[in-house]
Amino acid sequence: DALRDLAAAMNSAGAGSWTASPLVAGTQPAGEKIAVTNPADRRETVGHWQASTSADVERALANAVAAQPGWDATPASSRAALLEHAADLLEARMPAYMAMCTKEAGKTLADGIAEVREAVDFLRYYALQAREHFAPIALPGPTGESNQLQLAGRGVFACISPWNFPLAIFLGQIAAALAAGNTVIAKPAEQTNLIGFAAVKLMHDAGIPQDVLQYLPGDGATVGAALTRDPRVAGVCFTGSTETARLINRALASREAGPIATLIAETGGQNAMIADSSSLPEQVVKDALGSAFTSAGQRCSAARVLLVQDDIADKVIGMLAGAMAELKVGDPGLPSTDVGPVIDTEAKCVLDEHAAKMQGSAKFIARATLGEGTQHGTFFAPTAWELKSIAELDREKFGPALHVVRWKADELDALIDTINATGYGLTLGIHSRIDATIDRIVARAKVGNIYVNRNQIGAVVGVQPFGGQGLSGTGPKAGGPHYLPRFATEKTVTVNTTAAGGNASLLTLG
Ligand code: UN1
Repeated sequence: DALRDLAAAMNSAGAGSWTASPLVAGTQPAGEKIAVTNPADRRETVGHWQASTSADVERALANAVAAQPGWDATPASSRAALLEHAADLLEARMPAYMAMCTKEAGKTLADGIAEVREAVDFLRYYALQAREHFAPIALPGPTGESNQLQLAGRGVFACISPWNFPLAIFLGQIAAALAAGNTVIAKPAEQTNLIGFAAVKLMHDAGIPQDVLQYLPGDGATVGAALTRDPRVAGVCFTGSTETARLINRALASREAGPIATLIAETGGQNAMIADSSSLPEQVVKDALGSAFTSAGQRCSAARVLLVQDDIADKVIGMLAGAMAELKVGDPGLPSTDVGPVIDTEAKCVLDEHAAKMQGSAKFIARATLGEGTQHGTFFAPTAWELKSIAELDREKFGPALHVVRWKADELDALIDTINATGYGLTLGIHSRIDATIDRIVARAKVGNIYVNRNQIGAVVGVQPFGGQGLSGTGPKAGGPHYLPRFATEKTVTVNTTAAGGNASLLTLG
């Protein structure tokens, strides 16, 4: 019933009239209006956005530089209070933001709720962290001196975020950068400009000044490239593909002026779930299904490969096929839907091509049935195939595609080495009831987040800090205690406190 009430509130939230344009203090939008269509039905226009011009980028940078010292001088507790106010506003406006998540990003109702909740959690968590970390730390030292460690903002941060968590990751990056005393220029993924605009508006409504947080919609080649090559940008926070992270890294490294910029990147995965013969097949199937197909598999944490020990493999594969036949694929706005559309035509094409390739080289296991009314949307029916090895997958397939590989008892270490050899290291699921096996896998696997006897998605802010290693990202983990300090610089302040002044300690210590 609560879901139905939310759905009703969402439906009155105004799709069709949503707009987005650059939010740059002191400018008026000038670009042409581009229509945004609903991934579940491409005939429906849900809103329009206007791209940033190079004048917008230039003005945003100048504003951000000018505003940064004042924002940095604002006490961390006051910055935190604004983020907490934004969290309250977002909670109060939940149906409207959920409606946008469904209409612009194709999210199911359950995903929409999780999305808004996670965004609220990020705002509150980084506010809390700012209060803790940004209080000066007094350090012990020789008599006659006081020593203090202070944190300050780095300068201007560019936050470049993905469409798969258009509110949570978008606001999470922004909240961290702002909490640490940076001014922010936010560039959302082009697929979710409307949500990004509404999120920045919300932050302004909460009292974040317009020149402290600005919004520049546009493509990576113009807006993203202009920001990353500009020496006025002190740091970039990016979530998206490994390829784009490399491009950004190269742009930052080839600058000939300005500071050595910081890059905080969270990228892709080739995530595995390992199930040994002691695991419970029903639980393995339930968790594999949830990890591979929730959010139409469009999470970097999603399970891509299920590695099952041979003695239980037939049983698990049979149950998996049965469970996939029950999946409801269709309109993400209906409470009964399990899997919605993929984000756009390009994403669907990549998955269709993958399916065609698998048709020739892998053993087909099952494909879910597309529901009614899906013909005008960008849907890809969840599909599973059996492969001989994880090494047959060249790169991450970002969608509801699951691959199953069998393994034998004496192959466990080699299996983990093959997972490590993909170079990605984000999430890993383990299903086993043998502690020694779990410990062995945990010790050998080079991954960021390990989940035992449960699904492997949905890291909770502050509880399961999230992020990987290798091709999966630079660290530190989002929603963890080490994240915020990476957005800051450290100052050590040493003061001579003896009455004699400057040279007293020099005389006594020689
Ligand atoms: C992503 O999909 O880009 O744990 C990362 C989870 C999410 C993953 C976010 N926090 O499923």
